[in-house]
Amino acid sequence: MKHVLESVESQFEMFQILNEDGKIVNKDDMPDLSDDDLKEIMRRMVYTRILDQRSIALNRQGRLGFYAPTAGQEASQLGSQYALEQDDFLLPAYRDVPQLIWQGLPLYQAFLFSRGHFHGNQFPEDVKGLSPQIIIGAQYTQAAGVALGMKKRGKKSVAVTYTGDGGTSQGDFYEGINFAGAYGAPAIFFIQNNHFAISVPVEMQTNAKTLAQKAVAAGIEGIQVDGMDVLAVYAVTKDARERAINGDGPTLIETITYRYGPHTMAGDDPTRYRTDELDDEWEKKDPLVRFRKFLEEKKLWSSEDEDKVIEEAKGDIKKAIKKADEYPKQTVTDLIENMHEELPPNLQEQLEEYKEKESK
Ligand SMILES: Cc1ncc(C[n+]2csc(CCOP(=O)(O)OP(=O)(O)O)c2C)c(N)n1
Ligand SMILES: [Mg+2]
Repeated sequence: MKHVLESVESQFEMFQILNEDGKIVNKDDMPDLSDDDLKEIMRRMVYTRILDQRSIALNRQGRLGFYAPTAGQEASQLGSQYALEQDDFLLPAYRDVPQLIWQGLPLYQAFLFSRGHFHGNQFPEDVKGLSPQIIIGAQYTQAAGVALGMKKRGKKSVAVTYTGDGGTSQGDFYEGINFAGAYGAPAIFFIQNNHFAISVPVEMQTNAKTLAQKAVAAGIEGIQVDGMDVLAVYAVTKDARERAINGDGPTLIETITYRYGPHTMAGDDPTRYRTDELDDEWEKKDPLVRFRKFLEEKKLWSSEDEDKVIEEAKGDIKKAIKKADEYPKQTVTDLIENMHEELPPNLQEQLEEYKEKESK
């Protein structure tokens, strides 16, 4: 029995293309990306790091509401998103706002989402997806359903969902991957393993050596990838997407990553459960540092390029927060009207009451 488990576990080795020094260690699997693509990926990672820093500051000033920091996870989030097409359907978790933004969600709407404003959930027509899920794992079952719907309609697109290491302890996680496997649904399931579920280390969550191996029980493909290596994440996502649209079913992808900041901005203090040594160890693996080295070597990136993106991001953020500030405040009437297509009599009554109040 033990022998079976060991032989399964030993097959889940971490896939990597770019090592910590920015050197290619796996030439054969290097994805086919143009120089412009490579620069664009770097631009997005730098932009997103700035967005994270500014969002934290805005939250501290009381100008944003709910916010889950993203620094450290850029390669995992953006390498995967870069492999998607506009028609793919995103089912993100609360930390996955960057993927929505790069799929086309305007920044001011992301800020409104953070403030709990309903307009933050009204995605533009060409951004296919659901709002970030707060309930751990719930998006996995939804993704299986969305993917099955795509298959039945003969669409050449995929449903893409994200959860964390902690999310893989939930029943919904297993139900989602099992259902998608049973129906050969075109879904890509991401586990962003940042090693902690708030303060609980992954070793306390499971006896499994890897989270990717959970795919085996569902009879689907599973792979563990270096989540600090944007090229590796892009390559495995591209491959999973191709197999999904060719009818070869879903894939479970575990990205090995780290979040530098607190769990959310609602009072979590990571120094209570993480050591400085561990933080330092992961900062050495930083996705931006290694990709920058790789690009600089190829003469594709300079400090001027970097400064330009930083200025661009800061300018965009300033404009977007202003736009969010100017957007009409959410009213009780908005809330009631957004809840139902047809109102039950008691809410109809309340609606009239609030319309009257709010008109004064
Ligand atoms: C069903 C459910 N149980 C508990 C919570 C409270 N909760 C919020 S985040 C979180 C930890 C999730 O950790 P992980 O899946 O690793 O994601 P990460 O925050 O690290 O990205 C928990 C337990 C919740 N939101 N939903
Ligand atoms: Mg986690």
